[in-house]
Amino acid sequence: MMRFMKIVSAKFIKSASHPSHYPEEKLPEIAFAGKSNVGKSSLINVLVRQKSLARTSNTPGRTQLINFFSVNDTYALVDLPGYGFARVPESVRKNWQPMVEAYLKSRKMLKLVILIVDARRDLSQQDLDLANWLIVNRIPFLFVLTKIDKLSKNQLNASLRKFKAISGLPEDFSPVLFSARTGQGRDILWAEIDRAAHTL
Ligand SMILES: Nc1nc2c(ncn2[C@@H]2O[C@H](COP(=O)(O)OP(=O)(O)OP(=O)(O)O)[C@@H](O)[C@H]2O)c(=O)[nH]1
Ligand SMILES: [Mg+2]
Repeated sequence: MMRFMKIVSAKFIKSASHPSHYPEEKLPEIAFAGKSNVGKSSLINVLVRQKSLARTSNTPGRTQLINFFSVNDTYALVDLPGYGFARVPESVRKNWQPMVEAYLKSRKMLKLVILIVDARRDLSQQDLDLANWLIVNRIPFLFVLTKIDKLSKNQLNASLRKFKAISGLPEDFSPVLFSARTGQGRDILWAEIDRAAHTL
Protein backbone atom coordinates (compact mmCIF):
# COMPACT_ATOMS: atom_id res chain seq x y z
CA MET A 1 0.00 0.00 0.00
CA MET A 2 1.15 3.48 -0.79
CA ARG A 3 2.03 5.27 2.45
CA PHE A 4 2.77 8.80 1.34
CA MET A 5 1.67 10.80 -1.60
CA LYS A 6 4.35 13.28 -2.47
CA ILE A 7 2.84 16.25 -4.24
CA VAL A 8 5.16 17.44 -6.94
CA SER A 9 2.64 19.59 -8.72
CA ALA A 10 -1.05 20.29 -8.37
CA LYS A 11 -2.73 22.67 -10.72
CA PHE A 12 -6.09 23.97 -11.76
CA ILE A 13 -6.97 22.93 -15.31
CA LYS A 14 -10.37 24.49 -15.98
CA SER A 15 -13.99 24.96 -15.00
CA ALA A 16 -16.78 23.66 -17.15
CA SER A 17 -20.49 22.98 -17.04
CA HIS A 18 -21.09 21.40 -20.43
CA PRO A 19 -19.30 18.22 -21.61
CA SER A 20 -18.07 20.02 -24.72
CA HIS A 21 -15.92 22.13 -22.41
CA TYR A 22 -14.42 19.35 -20.31
CA PRO A 23 -10.67 18.89 -20.62
CA GLU A 24 -9.37 15.99 -22.64
CA GLU A 25 -9.42 12.66 -20.76
CA LYS A 26 -5.80 11.73 -20.29
CA LEU A 27 -5.55 10.81 -16.63
CA PRO A 28 -7.46 8.55 -14.26
CA GLU A 29 -10.10 10.78 -12.77
CA ILE A 30 -11.44 11.03 -9.21
CA ALA A 31 -14.56 13.10 -8.52
CA PHE A 32 -15.66 14.66 -5.22
CA ALA A 33 -19.36 14.99 -4.55
CA GLY A 34 -21.58 15.86 -1.64
CA LYS A 35 -23.90 18.36 -0.11
CA SER A 36 -23.15 22.00 -0.44
CA ASN A 37 -20.72 23.32 2.21
CA VAL A 38 -19.81 19.83 3.42
CA GLY A 39 -16.11 20.40 2.78
CA LYS A 40 -15.41 19.01 -0.70
CA SER A 41 -13.04 21.78 -1.74
CA SER A 42 -11.29 21.75 1.65
CA LEU A 43 -10.71 18.01 1.32
CA ILE A 44 -9.13 18.44 -2.11
CA ASN A 45 -6.84 21.13 -0.72
CA VAL A 46 -5.69 18.80 2.06
CA LEU A 47 -5.04 16.03 -0.45
CA VAL A 48 -2.80 18.26 -2.53
CA ARG A 49 -1.37 20.15 0.45
CA GLN A 50 -2.30 23.53 -0.93
CA LYS A 51 -4.30 26.06 1.03
CA SER A 52 -6.50 27.27 -1.75
CA LEU A 53 -6.17 25.32 -4.95
CA ALA A 54 -9.90 24.57 -4.77
CA ARG A 55 -11.90 27.58 -3.61
CA THR A 56 -13.51 27.15 -0.21
CA SER A 57 -16.06 29.33 1.42
CA ASN A 58 -18.42 29.77 4.32
CA THR A 59 -21.14 30.47 1.80
CA PRO A 60 -22.79 27.24 0.70
CA GLY A 61 -23.06 26.82 -3.04
CA ARG A 62 -19.69 28.38 -3.76
CA THR A 63 -18.67 25.79 -6.33
CA GLN A 64 -21.25 25.98 -9.12
CA LEU A 65 -19.20 24.64 -11.99
CA ILE A 66 -17.24 21.43 -12.41
CA ASN A 67 -13.61 22.20 -11.58
CA PHE A 68 -10.81 20.05 -12.95
CA PHE A 69 -7.36 19.78 -11.34
CA SER A 70 -4.35 17.68 -12.09
CA VAL A 71 -1.90 16.21 -9.59
CA ASN A 72 1.63 15.21 -10.53
CA ASP A 73 0.36 14.77 -14.10
CA THR A 74 -0.88 11.44 -12.76
CA TYR A 75 -4.44 12.00 -11.53
CA ALA A 76 -7.26 14.34 -12.41
CA LEU A 77 -9.27 15.51 -9.40
CA VAL A 78 -12.73 16.91 -10.05
CA ASP A 79 -14.57 19.16 -7.64
CA LEU A 80 -18.30 18.82 -8.33
CA PRO A 81 -20.83 21.44 -7.31
CA GLY A 82 -22.67 20.59 -4.10
CA TYR A 83 -26.34 19.75 -3.84
CA GLY A 84 -29.07 20.39 -1.35
CA PHE A 85 -28.62 24.04 -0.59
CA ALA A 86 -31.91 25.87 -0.65
CA ARG A 87 -30.64 29.40 -1.01
CA VAL A 88 -28.97 29.09 -4.39
CA PRO A 89 -31.00 30.50 -7.29
CA GLU A 90 -33.61 28.15 -8.72
CA SER A 91 -31.86 28.18 -12.11
CA VAL A 92 -28.66 26.88 -10.52
CA ARG A 93 -30.50 24.23 -8.54
CA LYS A 94 -32.38 22.93 -11.57
CA ASN A 95 -29.13 22.75 -13.46
CA TRP A 96 -27.31 20.68 -10.86
CA GLN A 97 -28.64 17.22 -11.61
CA PRO A 98 -28.26 17.28 -15.42
CA MET A 99 -24.82 18.86 -15.10
CA VAL A 100 -23.50 16.33 -12.59
CA GLU A 101 -25.18 13.33 -14.23
CA ALA A 102 -23.81 14.31 -17.63
CA TYR A 103 -20.37 14.47 -16.10
CA LEU A 104 -20.64 11.16 -14.22
CA LYS A 105 -22.03 9.34 -17.25
CA SER A 106 -19.64 10.64 -19.83
CA ARG A 107 -16.19 10.25 -18.31
CA LYS A 108 -14.59 7.01 -19.36
CA MET A 109 -11.57 7.65 -17.17
CA LEU A 110 -13.68 8.21 -14.03
CA LYS A 111 -12.30 5.70 -11.53
CA LEU A 112 -13.85 6.70 -8.25
CA VAL A 113 -16.40 9.09 -6.78
CA ILE A 114 -15.68 10.25 -3.27
CA LEU A 115 -19.02 10.99 -1.66
CA ILE A 116 -18.52 13.33 1.25
CA VAL A 117 -20.91 13.72 4.15
CA ASP A 118 -20.74 15.77 7.35
CA ALA A 119 -20.01 13.43 10.28
CA ARG A 120 -22.32 15.53 12.47
CA ARG A 121 -25.36 15.12 10.24
CA ASP A 122 -27.54 12.22 9.19
CA LEU A 123 -27.21 11.00 5.63
CA SER A 124 -29.68 12.95 3.52
CA GLN A 125 -32.05 11.58 0.92
CA GLN A 126 -29.88 13.22 -1.74
CA ASP A 127 -26.75 11.46 -0.46
CA LEU A 128 -28.60 8.15 -0.65
CA ASP A 129 -30.05 8.94 -4.07
CA LEU A 130 -26.60 9.70 -5.42
CA ALA A 131 -25.11 6.54 -3.88
CA ASN A 132 -27.89 4.44 -5.40
CA TRP A 133 -27.49 6.14 -8.74
CA LEU A 134 -23.76 5.33 -8.68
CA ILE A 135 -24.47 1.70 -7.81
CA VAL A 136 -27.02 1.40 -10.62
CA ASN A 137 -24.58 2.98 -13.07
CA ARG A 138 -21.71 0.82 -11.81
CA ILE A 139 -19.50 3.72 -10.87
CA PRO A 140 -17.19 2.90 -7.94
CA PHE A 141 -17.61 5.22 -4.99
CA LEU A 142 -16.57 5.59 -1.43
CA PHE A 143 -18.11 7.51 1.47
CA VAL A 144 -16.10 9.95 3.54
CA LEU A 145 -17.32 11.31 6.87
CA THR A 146 -15.68 14.68 7.22
CA LYS A 147 -15.33 17.38 9.92
CA ILE A 148 -14.69 14.65 12.48
CA ASP A 149 -12.52 17.13 14.41
CA LYS A 150 -15.84 18.55 15.61
CA LEU A 151 -16.90 15.30 17.29
CA SER A 152 -15.87 13.54 20.48
CA LYS A 153 -15.03 9.86 20.31
CA ASN A 154 -18.48 8.92 21.59
CA GLN A 155 -20.21 11.22 19.15
CA LEU A 156 -18.18 9.77 16.31
CA ASN A 157 -19.13 6.21 17.26
CA ALA A 158 -22.78 7.24 17.39
CA SER A 159 -22.43 8.84 13.96
CA LEU A 160 -20.90 5.69 12.53
CA ARG A 161 -23.70 3.55 13.92
CA LYS A 162 -26.25 5.89 12.40
CA PHE A 163 -24.46 5.93 9.09
CA LYS A 164 -24.64 2.15 8.94
CA ALA A 165 -28.29 2.05 9.96
CA ILE A 166 -29.41 4.71 7.49
CA SER A 167 -27.27 3.64 4.55
CA GLY A 168 -27.97 -0.06 5.01
CA LEU A 169 -24.59 -0.64 3.38
CA PRO A 170 -22.40 -3.63 4.24
CA GLU A 171 -19.09 -3.42 6.09
CA ASP A 172 -16.95 -2.94 2.98
CA PHE A 173 -18.68 0.39 2.48
CA SER A 174 -17.47 1.72 5.86
CA PRO A 175 -16.76 5.39 5.42
CA VAL A 176 -13.29 6.88 5.57
CA LEU A 177 -13.04 9.26 8.52
CA PHE A 178 -11.59 12.62 7.58
CA SER A 179 -10.76 16.06 8.91
CA ALA A 180 -9.48 18.95 6.86
CA ARG A 181 -8.39 20.55 10.15
CA THR A 182 -6.08 17.76 11.27
CA GLY A 183 -5.43 15.98 7.96
CA GLN A 184 -6.72 12.71 9.41
CA GLY A 185 -7.72 10.34 6.62
CA ARG A 186 -5.50 11.93 3.96
CA ASP A 187 -3.14 9.01 3.52
CA ILE A 188 -5.98 6.49 3.46
CA LEU A 189 -7.74 8.50 0.77
CA TRP A 190 -4.61 8.63 -1.37
CA ALA A 191 -4.23 4.88 -1.01
CA GLU A 192 -7.86 4.41 -2.12
CA ILE A 193 -7.38 6.81 -5.03
CA ASP A 194 -4.22 5.07 -6.07
CA ARG A 195 -5.90 1.68 -5.93
CA ALA A 196 -8.93 2.85 -7.90
CA ALA A 197 -6.76 4.54 -10.51
CA HIS A 198 -5.03 1.25 -11.23
CA THR A 199 -8.16 -0.80 -11.75
CA LEU A 200 -9.47 -1.08 -15.27
N1 LIG B 1 -13.83 22.03 11.38
C1 LIG B 1 -13.78 21.70 10.07
N2 LIG B 1 -14.25 22.58 9.15
C2 LIG B 1 -14.21 22.20 7.85
C3 LIG B 1 -13.70 20.94 7.45
N3 LIG B 1 -13.81 20.85 6.10
C4 LIG B 1 -14.37 22.02 5.68
N4 LIG B 1 -14.61 22.84 6.73
C5 LIG B 1 -15.23 24.19 6.66
O1 LIG B 1 -16.50 24.07 6.03
C6 LIG B 1 -16.78 25.18 5.19
C7 LIG B 1 -17.11 24.72 3.78
O2 LIG B 1 -15.97 24.11 3.19
P1 LIG B 1 -15.80 23.97 1.62
O3 LIG B 1 -14.59 23.14 1.41
O4 LIG B 1 -15.87 25.29 0.95
O5 LIG B 1 -17.12 23.13 1.27
P2 LIG B 1 -17.67 22.68 -0.16
O6 LIG B 1 -18.30 21.36 0.04
O7 LIG B 1 -16.60 22.77 -1.19
O8 LIG B 1 -18.80 23.77 -0.40
P3 LIG B 1 -19.53 24.19 -1.80
O9 LIG B 1 -18.47 24.34 -2.83
O10 LIG B 1 -20.22 25.45 -1.44
O11 LIG B 1 -20.49 23.10 -2.10
C8 LIG B 1 -15.54 26.08 5.26
O12 LIG B 1 -15.79 27.09 6.21
C9 LIG B 1 -14.44 25.12 5.74
O13 LIG B 1 -13.42 25.77 6.46
C10 LIG B 1 -13.21 20.03 8.47
O14 LIG B 1 -12.76 18.89 8.23
N5 LIG B 1 -13.28 20.47 9.75
MG1 LIG C 1 -16.56 23.78 -2.96
